[in-house]
Amino acid sequence: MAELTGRVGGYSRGKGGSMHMFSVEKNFYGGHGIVGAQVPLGTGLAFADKYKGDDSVSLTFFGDGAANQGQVYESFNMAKLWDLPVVFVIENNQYAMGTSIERSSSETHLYKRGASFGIPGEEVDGMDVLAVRDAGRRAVKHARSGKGPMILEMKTYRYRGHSMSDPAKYRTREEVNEVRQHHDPIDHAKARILDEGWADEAALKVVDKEVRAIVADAADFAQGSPEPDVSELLTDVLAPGSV
Ligand SMILES: Cc1ncc(C[n+]2csc(CCOP(=O)(O)OP(=O)(O)O)c2C)c(N)n1
Ligand SMILES: [Mg+2]
Repeated sequence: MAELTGRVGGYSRGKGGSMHMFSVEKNFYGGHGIVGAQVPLGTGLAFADKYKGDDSVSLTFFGDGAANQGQVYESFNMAKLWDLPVVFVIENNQYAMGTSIERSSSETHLYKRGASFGIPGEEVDGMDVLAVRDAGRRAVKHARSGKGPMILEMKTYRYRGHSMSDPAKYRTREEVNEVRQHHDPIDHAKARILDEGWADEAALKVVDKEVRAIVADAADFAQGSPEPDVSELLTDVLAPGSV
């Protein structure tokens, strides 16, 4: 939250915002302002892991809109050619910033996009947390065992536009309400927990309360953190020695 609100307490000292959040400590190598450009970076990280001989796997996330970027396919080719330990997770929420997948993609089943490179793909119910966990485990195992990349197409939905500059006029309010009411992943998980008797309503209320407290703490931390000083305008922009 501190990064999102441009405060020094943020992971990128308030200068990255939502697009350039980065934490080496957490092995989190950020998003990217250029849609799709994170895919070659994630593939490169997998190359580094293989080169160094450790057993890390790179999880590279991108959207249905990003899946139409050319650099994604250059990355697929190299990832399979060298059997790099990378899982490509495509979050197919059916819309990019201005249009639907049907209007912008010749093949809308994105898990098939690796076929011509020899990369296996799986379609996953991205609104079902247990299905996501299981598919993630399988794909990581595949990549870690030396078999190379795998694609997971997570079928999901976003209730809002991509950002404040996306009024989401490409769909009806009824469609959004239908997903909210009948396919919400949190409601679904809650119903499953209750059905299976893994916890009761009272226990879930405690969890809700804990989560609210964590979020409130994060918001307080962000609001209590100052904005970067003007003297930091040019710091952490280029790596030392790169100019
Ligand atoms: C190369 C490039 N083109 C266009 C944009 C503007 N833009 C930002 S997000 C976005 C849509 C991305 O759609 P998707 O990958 O489906 O992500 P979602 O918003 O659904 O998470 C666009 C076109 C950009 N940042 N970079
Ligand atoms: Mg999308």
